[in-house]
Amino acid sequence: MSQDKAPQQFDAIIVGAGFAGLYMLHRMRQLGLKARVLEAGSGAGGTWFWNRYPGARCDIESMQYSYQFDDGLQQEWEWSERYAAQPELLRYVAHVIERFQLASDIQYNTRVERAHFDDSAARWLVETNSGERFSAQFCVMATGCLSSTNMPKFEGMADFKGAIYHTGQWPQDGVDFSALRVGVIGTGSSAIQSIPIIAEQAAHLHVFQRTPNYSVPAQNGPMDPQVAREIKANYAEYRALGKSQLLAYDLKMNHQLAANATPEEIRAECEFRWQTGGLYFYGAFADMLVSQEANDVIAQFVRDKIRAKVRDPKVADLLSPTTVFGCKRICADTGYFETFNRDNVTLVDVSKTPIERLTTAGLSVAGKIYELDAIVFATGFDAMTGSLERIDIRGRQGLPLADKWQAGPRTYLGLQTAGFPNLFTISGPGSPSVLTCMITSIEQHVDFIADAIVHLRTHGQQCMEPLLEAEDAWVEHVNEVAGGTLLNSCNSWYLGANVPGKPRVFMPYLGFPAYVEKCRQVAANGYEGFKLDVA
Ligand code: N01
Repeated sequence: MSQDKAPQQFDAIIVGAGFAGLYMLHRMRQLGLKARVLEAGSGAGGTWFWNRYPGARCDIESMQYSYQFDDGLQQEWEWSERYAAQPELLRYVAHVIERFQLASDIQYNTRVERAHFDDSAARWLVETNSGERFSAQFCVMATGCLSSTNMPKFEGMADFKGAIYHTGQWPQDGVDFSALRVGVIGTGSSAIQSIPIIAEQAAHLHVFQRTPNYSVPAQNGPMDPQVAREIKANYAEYRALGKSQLLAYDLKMNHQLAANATPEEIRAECEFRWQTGGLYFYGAFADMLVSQEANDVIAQFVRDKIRAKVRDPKVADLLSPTTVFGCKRICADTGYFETFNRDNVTLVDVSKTPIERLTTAGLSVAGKIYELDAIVFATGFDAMTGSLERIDIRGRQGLPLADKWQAGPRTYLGLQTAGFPNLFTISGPGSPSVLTCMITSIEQHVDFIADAIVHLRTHGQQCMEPLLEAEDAWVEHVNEVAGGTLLNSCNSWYLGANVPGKPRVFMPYLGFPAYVEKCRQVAANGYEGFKLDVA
């Protein structure tokens, strides 16, 4: 690191001004700590700041996908729709910043490039893209799970004369596709939300699909004021109900096993989930993600629905997934499958004949050039580890995090990794994170970190890091839990399978309530599994 100017001194540096960074800053301040948030973007909101593609919308209901740490906040904020669209989420973020007067400690347009632990001083030295340096006892990575984009490296990218976009790095001024020939690569959540809107604008839209995805109608609409009133009247109970469930939000969980249900009962339950919308399907049957037979029946129900929506049977076939339902995150859409009935939309199957290259005029598949004016990469993220590994993070004795995680991420509780004292990851790999309502998981992590810092300070200790054996045991447990389900059975980003060369390791921990209980026990036992000491 360059040494020309003394680093600015802080108790804590927080990397990222998304939901995690903002709440962490708030808690740090409450503890009387001097903290600074460093944010690469020109505004706050994290993943919602960058993902501005047409149709970007949360797939968990607004009344659940929101902060719960302050009752005043959750009572006063009024969501306009059942599922919040990206602009409304950014308005909410701005409101939170204003309400808790966070702005003065957030530094935008500041990309953290390095974070090195100084063994002798037991402090983190953080350096940014502009060469600014910060020294802090604690370094909190609030860098998000889905913030580092996955951009396939096709040959000829530089030759293409049209415009290239990635859904996860969408231009702030938006894009007008009117009268353009557009190609969308990918059929994950981002594509499924943006395709119906792009299709309405474009002269012609080609969708390049490698793997079809299950999608359920979101059933979005204006927020029902009566529903909002009822939830707000008992918000604490509603939040507790959410936290008691596997994914940390209310799924209207049906505890029945599909194995014990009649075909009529299964059909009725699936129909109820289809009509209720979106991710409620995760709560359909208790064995949906553990029994192949149960999953097959539910998957067939969804395939039948797809076939009923898409007029051309060949296109319907191509759009019908054969993988385990829910193995990849279920998508929630508004008019996705119907979009393929439009005359100006063509589905191109690239499962057996991959995209070969980009040319000056477009994109080539199986020797055929598809002429395009714009290509949208809806190709997802280097999820969970990408944003951490793109920063040069080094722990004790200069050990690079990327080296330690070469064969896959290793953490204790997704919160810390051995050899990196006082470095915390909010919703890190090995925590429930992406398998939950993210804001709920974020609040739980932030509170754990804040409590741990209080513990250190009251006991005159300075450093906290996991014991290697606790970390190893946790990594094994995370794998064991995933191994007992069908979640390992497809090429999902949960496994890093979407990024060429990334180690295939199931990264998130399935089971929010069990995880919270484990964290509670760890803290109650004096931060069992962590090493706490003076330096
Ligand atoms: O990314 P994805 P996403 N050639 O990885 C394809 C959250 N999210 O941005 O399946 C051709 O799911 C790839 O194909 P395949 C949500 O958790 C939430 O859509 O790997 N195709 C796949 O179809 C979600 O799960 C919301 O064969 C290539 C697509 O690109 C997560 O973010 C909205 C390719 C990537 O799909 C990620 O979603 C949006 C290649 N070389 C996102 N490389 C809501 O809240 C990749 N693909 C609603």
